Amino acid sequence: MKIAILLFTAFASLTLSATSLADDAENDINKSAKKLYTAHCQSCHGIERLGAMGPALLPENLSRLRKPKATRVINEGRVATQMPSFNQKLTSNEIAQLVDYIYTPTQAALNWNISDIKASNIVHFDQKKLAEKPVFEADMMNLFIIVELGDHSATLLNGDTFEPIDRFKTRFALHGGPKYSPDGRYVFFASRDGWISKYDIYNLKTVVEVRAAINTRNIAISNDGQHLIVGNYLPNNVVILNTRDLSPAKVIDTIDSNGVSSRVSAVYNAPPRHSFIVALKDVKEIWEIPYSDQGGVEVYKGWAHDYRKDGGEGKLESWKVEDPFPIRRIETDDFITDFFFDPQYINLIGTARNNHNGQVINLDTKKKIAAIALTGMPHLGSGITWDYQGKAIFASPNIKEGKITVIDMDNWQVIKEIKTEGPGFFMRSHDNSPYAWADVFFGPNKEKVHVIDKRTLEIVKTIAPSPGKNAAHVEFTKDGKYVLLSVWDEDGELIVYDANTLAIVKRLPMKKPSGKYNVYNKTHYERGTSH
Ligand code: DHE
Repeated sequence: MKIAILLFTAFASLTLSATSLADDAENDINKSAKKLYTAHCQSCHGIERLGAMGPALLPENLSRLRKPKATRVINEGRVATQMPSFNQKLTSNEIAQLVDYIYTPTQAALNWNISDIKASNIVHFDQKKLAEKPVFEADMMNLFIIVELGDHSATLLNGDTFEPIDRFKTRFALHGGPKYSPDGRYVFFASRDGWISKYDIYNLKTVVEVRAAINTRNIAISNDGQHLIVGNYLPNNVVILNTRDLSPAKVIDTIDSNGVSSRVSAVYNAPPRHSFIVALKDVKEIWEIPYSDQGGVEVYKGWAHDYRKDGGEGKLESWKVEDPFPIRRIETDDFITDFFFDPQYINLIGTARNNHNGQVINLDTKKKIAAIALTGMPHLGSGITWDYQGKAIFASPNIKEGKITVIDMDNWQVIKEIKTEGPGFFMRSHDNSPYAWADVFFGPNKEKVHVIDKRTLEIVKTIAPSPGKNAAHVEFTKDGKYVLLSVWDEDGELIVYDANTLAIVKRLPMKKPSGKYNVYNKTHYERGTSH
């Protein structure tokens, strides 16, 4: 008996020491992976992998990225993002360690609930004590905000004189278009790590900020300017803020009708519907969140009644709601990550990034009404519309192929593919301009920008204002007479062109200027600009 106990004890201690040796080895591997992460990844992906400029690298966020793909991304970089390739810097063993590390649950708390949001609120200036009139003179509708990624700043520019009015610090790594209040007084920014900032243009001051999430995609503002919706990767939710003080009005977890949780790819305002539209990344559902009774959904005594008409009469649907901002669910055949809406906001054109199927979904009837064969990975969010030979057409750049896809919006057929000198990211025009501008964002010709004649769908000029440097993202002045283009480089520039003669009018040095946003074009949902 004694011998048996001794043997068992010896066996147990052997097993234990083998286990603790294995634990030690695993800990060492983890430690070394963490070191690699801190040295090479943390500056973009954040402390504790919680995300900053790059997405959060946590198992919760990587459900649709398999390990071999993650290995490939670290090796080769990722197209259409700032993710560089690491195969010259790291050995394959180090890359394998990093891949294992990012699929390991973090010890950090991943919750960011309504109390965290409230606690993060910073009031920089008391709005009541600030002037009610602009402290400078300019056409308030022809101002631009230019985001400068190089040193995380933004410039407020006079769109008549092209003189800067203010330059101020922003949060780290802004992404997506800032959104203006309908009167153009305030502009709201979102950073990738969830900070929302409200800047008072009249007083040239950032007045209030809040951290709405750990990892944010983008924001949209309601027609009346009272609510801002924030779409998030982490947590999986949307946060609706009161724009007055950025206090949370509602936090909605993004869970589909089967109980599956999803990241939010993007949020949009649909002005004629008086609704927010929410694109869900991991489930086959789109949400419409009406924020007012004026758009066709009436919220009354705990019920939402959908009165939108599909050529027919009467109610389409009623569903029970708990409080304001009810969710109207639209089920889809496939995942949809990238969106474009027709000008009436009745149909949406959507694609999944890795798929070649474009879907057209009628938001009123919740039905798919057409499929469009879309190769080349269109960047639908940058698409624009104009009239061509008496009908409305839609044009989108492609992230993987050098072409602009042009679609007839009556029958959803691709009517032309305009060959470009490389894959592009952004496209712009203005109703007063005969031209649409499209950049070549990727590849050896990234210094080039094409000018397309909207009447012939032909490229009429290709410019390269700063050889070797990426030229990208344009925006027009309020009247469409001038075009502002970024030279997207640390030693970059903002170049102003005459929109008709295409001659350069002015060059302003800037630090990696990215997007630029004209108050009038944005607040009036001008067809040639992003919304
Ligand atoms: Fe963007 C807008 C998604 C990478 C610069 N980008 C948007 C929007 C979406 C989107 C959904 C529309 C939101 C809005 O404006 O409200 N972007 C994505 C991606 O999924 C992608 C490919 C991967 C990712 O990292 O998230 C991506 N985007 C980039 C970049 O790498 C860019 C070039 C540099 C950066 O800032 O990270 C970039 N995206 C922009 C800009 C806009 C934008 C400048 C606003 C364009 C506009 O004119 O409104």
